[in-house]
Parts: sequence; structure tokens; C-alpha cells
Amino acid sequence: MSIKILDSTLREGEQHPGVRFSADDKIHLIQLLEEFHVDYIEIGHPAISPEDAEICKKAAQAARKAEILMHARAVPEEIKATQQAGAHWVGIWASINPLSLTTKFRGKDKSDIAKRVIQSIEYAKQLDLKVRFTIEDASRTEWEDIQFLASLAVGAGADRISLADTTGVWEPYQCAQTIKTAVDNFPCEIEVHLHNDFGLATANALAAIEAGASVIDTSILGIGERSGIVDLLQLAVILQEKRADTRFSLEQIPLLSQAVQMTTHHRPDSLRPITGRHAFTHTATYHRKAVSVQPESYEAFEPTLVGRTRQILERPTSVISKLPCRLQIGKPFPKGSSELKYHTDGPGKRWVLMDHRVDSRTSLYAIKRFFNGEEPE
Ligand code: HCA
Ligand code: CU
Repeated sequence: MSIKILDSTLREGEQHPGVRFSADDKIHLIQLLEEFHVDYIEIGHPAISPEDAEICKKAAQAARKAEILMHARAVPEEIKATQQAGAHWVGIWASINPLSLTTKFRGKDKSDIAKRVIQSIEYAKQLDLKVRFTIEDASRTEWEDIQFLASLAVGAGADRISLADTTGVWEPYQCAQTIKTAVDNFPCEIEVHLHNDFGLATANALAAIEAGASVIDTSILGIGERSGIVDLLQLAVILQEKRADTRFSLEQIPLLSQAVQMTTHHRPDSLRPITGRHAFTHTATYHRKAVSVQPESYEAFEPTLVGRTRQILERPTSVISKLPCRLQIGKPFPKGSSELKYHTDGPGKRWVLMDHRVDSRTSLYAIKRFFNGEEPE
């Protein structure tokens, strides 16, 4: 059975600092995600505010193929809000780990939490919603507690159990062990939600797939709380190149990446696999030579696979003498300013102005960046 992909850019991604999607942003991203062929789209938490409820409702109406999921705590009003906004699925979540109890459950004992979870799931089923029940912070929760709460959730009618590595602490072997135990113990599909605090989210996703998980949560460029979650775009490329899963429209990757950059102002750093500015740039002299004859010498896959182009960049030292502009290095900037500044006074007449306190290595760095087309910060 092929793995299903849930994209949570519009819910988890909206928890990235400074990110707030309008209804139109969400509608546009839903269209792109559907064209990319994800299976589920998690679009928000409608109970947060009337505005969120309205945005979720408009966005849900735009979905054509993907099943739409909305987030809710184990509270009847929040579950009702997802139904009113047109969700197919409600994602109910609760933690049973005292380290991470949300304010709703702080001070409550385990049987109390279980009671609320059961009631919420039963209520959601009465509303004709499909239910994903997530054990938040599963990666720091004793297996006995996971088993206790998840078994009750399944008994109450949950269609799927999701285990969350909320703080991104799993190593791949630990993730695989827990997912395998869940697959062996629960008579339903297992989903996994993996944060990237140690940079292991994608590795953990692959381990979870090997262990039998049915659904992986992702977001475009991995955006989410703190260091985010599994990057949809990276995972899709890995699934195609390493697992022969060819369903994704990988050539659309630049469109998805740009849509998120434009709506969130988040930029992937230049080293980021697939979407980073220099993910397909070759610089070292012998790399450049080898790649111009035989690209696979230094490429894991063709850049065109993901809608990108190869870039061959000369090494900066040889480039500086060919700069098409006038440079003035080390010109004192007004006292009190400690930043690098630049100034343009017409085509071909660019000047890089430096603060008098920065050293020559920093100035070289500024020139390199300047030549590479980026403005010095
Ligand atoms: C959150 C926490 C969560 C929930 C995941 C889920 C996590 O932001 O509410 O409900 O499946 O990482 O545990 O994103
Ligand atoms: Cu999360």
C-alpha cells in the first residue's frame, strides 16, 4: 500500500512565527496541493476565532479532490466548529504526558483525560465526521499511556491514530519501534506527525514508512512551530527517487515554494535541499569541469526533475576583478551605524559602502554576495 500524504501547511504552517494566511491564500495553496497530489489537507483550527472559522469555511469549499481536515481540542464546541466549517475529518488531539498537558487538561488525571477524549470522539462521530485522534507528545510518553488512550480512542470510533513527535526528539530507530508497535496493536491506520528540532524529521518519516505508517504529515518547506515538520517537497522527491512513487507533480515544486514564500515571507536558506538557492549550484573548479561533461558526477538527480536549473558559478576570487561596477571598499559610513550598506547610483555604477568598523574579510563577503545578485544586508 502506498503511503498517504497529509499536508498541514495551512494549520501547522500557520503556527510558524509571523504567518497568517487569508482565505484567498488558503484557496490558492489548496489548489496547488491538490495538483501536487497530496491525499489530505489540514486547513486550520476554526474554533480559534470567528475569523478563523470563516477562513476555514471558504477554504474548505475550494477543495476538489483532497479530503479536508480541521484541528480541534477534545472539546465539543471545537469539534462542532470543524463540522460547521465543512471539514470531512476532525483532527482531535490530546496529551496524556504531564510534561506537555495543554491548559485545558492541566491538573486532570488520566481517567479524566480519557473520558473527555472518548466523549469528544463519540460526539464527532455523531456529527458524521471522520476522526483522526492524535496523541500529542507521543515521543515522550510511556507506551502504556499511549496504548491506554489510543485503545479507548479506537473503541470510541476514531478512524485513525496519529502519534506526534511534538518536540522532534525521536531518532529514526525509536520512531520506527513505536510506529511498529502501534501498527501491531491498533486495528486502524497509523499516522505520524514529526517535528524537526534535531533536523531528523525527514529521516524519521522514512523510518515510520518502513515501520508501516499509513499517513505522514508534511508542510511546504517544512514550515511550522519552531523548526517545523517534514518538508513535503523533500519527502515527495525522496519517495519518487528512492521508492518509485511517481504520483507527485515534482516540476511544480518551484510554484509551491514561491507561493509559500510570497504568502509567508519565509525564505528557504540557500543550503536547503530541493528548494534552496544553491541546491543545484556547482562551484569548485573540478566540480564545474566534471558536471559540464557528466552532471551525475556531483548531482543526486537532475535539477529539471524538480523544475530547477543547474547553476555553474565561478569561484568568487576570480570573479571580483570582472565586476561590472565600481566598488569602494572600506568607505566610512556615518558613525553609529554598524551595518553593511549598499548604494546604487545608476546602471553599472554600483558602490558597496562599508562601515568603517568591518574588517576586510567581511568586505570580501559583501562583494561576493553583491556579485551573486543579492544585496548586502
Ligand atoms: C499543536 C501540536 C501538534 C498537534 C499535532 C496533531 C503537535 O500545534 O497543536 O494534532 O496531529 O506537534 O503535537 O502540532
Ligand atoms: Cu505539530
